[in-house]
Amino acid sequence: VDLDPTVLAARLPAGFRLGAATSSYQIEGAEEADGRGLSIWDTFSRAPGRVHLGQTGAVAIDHYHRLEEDVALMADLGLESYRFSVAWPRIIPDGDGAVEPRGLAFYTRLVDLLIQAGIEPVVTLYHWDLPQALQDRGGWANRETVHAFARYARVVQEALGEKVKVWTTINEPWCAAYLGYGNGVHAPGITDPRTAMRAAHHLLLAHGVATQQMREAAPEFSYGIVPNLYPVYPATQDPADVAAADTIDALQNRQWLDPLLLGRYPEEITRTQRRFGADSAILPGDLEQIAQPLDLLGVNYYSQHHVAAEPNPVPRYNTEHPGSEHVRWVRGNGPLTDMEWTIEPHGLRDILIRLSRDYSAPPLFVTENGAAFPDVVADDGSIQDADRRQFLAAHISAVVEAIEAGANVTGYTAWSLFDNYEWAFGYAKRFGIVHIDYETLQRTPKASAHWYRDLIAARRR
Ligand code: PNW
Repeated sequence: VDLDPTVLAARLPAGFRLGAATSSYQIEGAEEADGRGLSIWDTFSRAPGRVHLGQTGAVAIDHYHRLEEDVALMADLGLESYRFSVAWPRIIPDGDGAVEPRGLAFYTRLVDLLIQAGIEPVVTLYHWDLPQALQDRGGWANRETVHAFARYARVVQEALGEKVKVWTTINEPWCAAYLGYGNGVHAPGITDPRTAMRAAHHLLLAHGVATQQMREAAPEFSYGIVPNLYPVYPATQDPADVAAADTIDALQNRQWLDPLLLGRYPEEITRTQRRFGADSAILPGDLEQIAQPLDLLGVNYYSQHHVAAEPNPVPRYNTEHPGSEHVRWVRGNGPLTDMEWTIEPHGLRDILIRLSRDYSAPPLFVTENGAAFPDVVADDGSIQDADRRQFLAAHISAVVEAIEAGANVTGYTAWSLFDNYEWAFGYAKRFGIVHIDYETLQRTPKASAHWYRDLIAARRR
């Protein structure tokens, strides 16, 4: 793709917003500040053997104490939107009890600074830092967490009031349910397909209940949810390979999209829920509750799946894709990022076009897209991340292609603004357009950030 910012800028429609994204546990640090309660990531990251080098988010990039500096940096880059998440344990430390006003004050200050800088705040209410006190009662596998979440959502909304116009509920329900409770690679580290499928349903229901209540309180704002979606390509057109692709598509994409946009689970998901005894979690009325009208659908896009039929299925229980014994993964065609995810920008175009063709999807917003690459530090100390610049350009270009094919996409927030705590990988994987020196916590915009700033500036001319 053409890396000239003016060329790409000219292809983006007027009104399209460019920004960047982060999440609370990955950047804030200050784990004990201002009455913050424990989250499942505090507990999980401290348990032996869970996270690379035992690293935690205790300090992270200390964003909590560097708010002014960080918003000034965003303004410098010209960001039009900033997507961040609110840490539930800062607002209601034990999950469903007393509200902590100092936690609310932090996000009020953040939002005020953003607005002063002309940056639109995009809030995510849940990016995986569940209060530990709720996990002690079963976490997302417990239906009561749904109501605790809805109350928390209203508390945040009341505090941020008129200032925030774009609200998203749950970040990546697939990760929260299946990495958290399925393969146990994320907090709370549980490996049980029944628990994972119950958690999945409750995450959707929490979205539905919270959205309905928030919209009732403030109908003029936009409400959405943020699934991570992957195109799934069969290795060949052999019916067994196509069936394998259907299974993964159901688990990864349609498990969320069908209830949200069509008001039902795909048949394959219903069968899998029954197989693992999770169907009892789905009560009459739940699907209507989940299918609240959406004002926007956030799309997190990183990679894609290429799959084929597995000739010798062996039952597996500690998996992020329960009921996928008959599937085997094959390598995609693109080069690999530092996460070993293949780079195929056309997958983003494909998924956006599919959303507008197969579903009457609401306006789409690419809420996350980006890549981890090892640092390339030049002699003058600058970070020459040509690979990331190329990645961003190719994917923004894929968004333009989707728009040209008729998809309604209204914005893009790159993942991530900063290098940060990459969950089970600790600080070893760098997704930022801004480099963090983990000794000094100094922030240095990488070449990709300079390019991104030029792209945003080129659209203003
Ligand atoms: C997303 N997977 O996580 C999250 O929203 C971010 O917090 C995270 O930093 C980013 O993507 C990069 O990983 C994912 O295993 C984590 O398929 C894992 C997977 C997908 C997304």
